[in-house]
Amino acid sequence: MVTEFSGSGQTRNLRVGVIASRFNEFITARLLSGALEALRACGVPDGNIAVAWVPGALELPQAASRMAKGGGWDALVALGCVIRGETHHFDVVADGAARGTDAAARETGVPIAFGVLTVDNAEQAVARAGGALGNRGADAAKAAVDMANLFRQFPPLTQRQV
Ligand code: INI
Repeated sequence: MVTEFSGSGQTRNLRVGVIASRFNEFITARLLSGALEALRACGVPDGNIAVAWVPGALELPQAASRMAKGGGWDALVALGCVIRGETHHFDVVADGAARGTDAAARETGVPIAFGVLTVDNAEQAVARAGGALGNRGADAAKAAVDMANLFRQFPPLTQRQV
């Protein structure tokens, strides 16, 4: 018989940290609202949620890593918005945020959902931050809950394995 593990949307007693970047706050505030709404809908009480603000998307990985290493979080959600400008800077910030967040999750073992928009213009961002195309902050929050629920079903790691 095959053993199947699956995280589900509903949860109890999860502690979730949300890291939001202030750069393009007119968008990240909407991502944050979506994420908080989704966490509440999953059954995470407000008392189990903390929000940490960082300057920009490039700071998300370090803040996530610090929070994960500090302990106390079943999952983290990183929220940001990178809008393409005229220079190569977009790629640097977008790549750094994505690769850094992935590295932080792998190094710490704490699920870190990536809710960072990488878009060409503000219209695309608005559409994905509670507009016509949904809310990527909410999607990331649900992914974080799913991953935390999934990991809860696995045997705990020993200190050496963390
Ligand atoms: N940070 C963002 O979150 N989005 C952007 O679009 C952006 N752009 O375009 O420059 C951005 N830059 C700031 C960066 O994340 C760091 O905060 C900064 O480089 C200081 O380390």
